[in-house]
Amino acid sequence: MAEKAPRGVRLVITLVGRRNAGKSSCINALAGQDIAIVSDAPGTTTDPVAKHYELLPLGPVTFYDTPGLDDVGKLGELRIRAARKVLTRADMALLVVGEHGVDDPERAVLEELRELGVPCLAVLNKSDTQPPREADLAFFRERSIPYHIASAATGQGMNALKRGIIDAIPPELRQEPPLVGDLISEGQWTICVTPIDLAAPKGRLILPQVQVLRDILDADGLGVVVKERELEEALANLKRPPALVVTDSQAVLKVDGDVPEPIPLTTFSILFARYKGDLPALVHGANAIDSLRQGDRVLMSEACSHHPVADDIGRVKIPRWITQYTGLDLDFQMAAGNDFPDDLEQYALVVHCGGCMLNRAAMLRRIRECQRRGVPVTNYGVAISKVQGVLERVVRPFGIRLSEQSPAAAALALD
Ligand SMILES: Nc1nc2c(ncn2[C@@H]2O[C@H](COP(=O)(O)OP(=O)(O)OP(=O)(O)O)[C@@H](O)[C@H]2O)c(=O)[nH]1
Ligand SMILES: [Mg+2]
Repeated sequence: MAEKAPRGVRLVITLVGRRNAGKSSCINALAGQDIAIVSDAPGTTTDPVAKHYELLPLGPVTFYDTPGLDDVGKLGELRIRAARKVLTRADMALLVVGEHGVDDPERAVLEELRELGVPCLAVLNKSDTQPPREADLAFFRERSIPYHIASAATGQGMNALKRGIIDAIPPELRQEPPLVGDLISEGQWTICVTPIDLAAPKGRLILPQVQVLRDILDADGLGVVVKERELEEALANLKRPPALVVTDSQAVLKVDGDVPEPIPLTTFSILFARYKGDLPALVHGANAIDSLRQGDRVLMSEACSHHPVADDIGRVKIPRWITQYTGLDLDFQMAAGNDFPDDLEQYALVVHCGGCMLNRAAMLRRIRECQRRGVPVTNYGVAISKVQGVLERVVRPFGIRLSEQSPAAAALALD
């Protein structure tokens, strides 16, 4: 049997194909039980449906069953549009081909998947009643699309399909990037700046700070923890300059001033943006703040629904800072919870939380969903450094260079 999928990755697999191709049947055959409704009436599945399932040996997956791509009439069109939308959330797509073989609907959806960058496997279903056409096999071979000859009815080919799914897991979901260890060498100092203000939990450090300290120790580095007030003294007392200074985002402006330019500086949020997500994409999204226009809608998106506090970072502080930075009247909207709003396209920018409640795969999926729908996306920490005018410096340790940095950002003190 194939290897297990990486832990903590809940793959989102979307099944597409014409009506009656056997999409729902394939889900049942993969799952080994009836979790999706099957019938010989075309158009049985009318809305994209998410089915959560522990798919051995893969681990947890979410299947999206979708209505047929060749659905007809006004309602059919709406259904197809809904099916296409869920493709932007997919880690992978299975194109189920039934008795009709490959034709225009299959070509169109493959083109769309290619544009979205969603990896795809083809399932030539119903092989128990009709052998696959040679022309269809050639079609997939020419395009280097892996295909599986299968039958949802007899189960033939389903184990091979599962292995194919594991092989097609995007590499970014397989590997965990480093947190901080790759930025320092054995015996080097790292200074961590952690303000102890009212927002700091009583009696302890927060998990991201603890994880960074642990990673420094794992890299055989030396970690020093200070509040922002003691930073200058720490710098003056170290015999060698530190390899890195990591600060809480909220103190980044002061720390930027206190840490001499040649010393690499970053923030906990930026470290986690890389660890949890896609730092270059989030930096690119932060630069879209410079292109915002009067009245634009900005989505502040939080993965959890914590109880908002008075000076809430997502509801109050970041909107205020972005407003001060741009000088524009912007329409900030808040969304908390599992999914993005369906009408994501109405936003000029998405500013996502750090995603401490999400795993890397889920965070990447949200970033990809925004990218696929043409909406720039950044996160709280990256956006804060952007509007404080320090983004260029705090992403430099990762080899990311900003082509243009708005002069308005420099020296703008934000409260
Ligand atoms: N012989 C045979 N019949 C199959 C196979 N897979 C599905 N079917 C039959 O094809 C019909 C349609 O199957 P569904 O799984 O409902 O197809 P679907 O793609 O989900 O269809 P819609 O929801 O209408 O878009 C049903 O009658 C199934 O029993 C197969 O591998 N072999
Ligand atoms: Mg169906």
